[in-house]
Amino acid sequence: MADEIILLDFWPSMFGMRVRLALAEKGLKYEYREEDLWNKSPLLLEMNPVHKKIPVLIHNGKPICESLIIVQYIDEVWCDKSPLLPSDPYQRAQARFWVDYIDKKLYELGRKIWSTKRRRAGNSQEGIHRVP
Ligand SMILES: N[C@@H](CCC(=O)N[C@@H](CS)C(=O)NCC(=O)O)C(=O)O
Repeated sequence: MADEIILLDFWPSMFGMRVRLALAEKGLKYEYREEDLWNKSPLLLEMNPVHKKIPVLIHNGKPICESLIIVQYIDEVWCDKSPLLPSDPYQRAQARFWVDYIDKKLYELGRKIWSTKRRRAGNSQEGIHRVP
């Protein structure tokens, strides 16, 4: 029987993007479900009762939460397809270093964009989407 893979996500999320990239690398088909983070679905609350955040991967009915844990899970379950990290420990450490570097840069950039948007909107919620 084919695997059922559902991703609960929110399109601008870099955490969600991380999972989408891993799924794409593995060439896996999945059902994408966009969440409204200001009105979370009962499914999200049920699948991630601890943090109530996206992304959540639901694999054959079982939830996996936290983007890095999801990526590791994907790599372990579909280990026969495009490994996400090199097999050599040193090369793996190098790859992880750059992943961490890019993550930190993206996070900083995201914060700057949102704080600029907020400042321009005069700190009101009008004209901008609230940051979840
Ligand atoms: N550490 C989590 C962070 C996930 C996260 O912060 N998700 C945000 C969207 S980018 C969220 O769901 N926010 C909703 C909330 O905080 O209520 C991960 O890596 O998956």
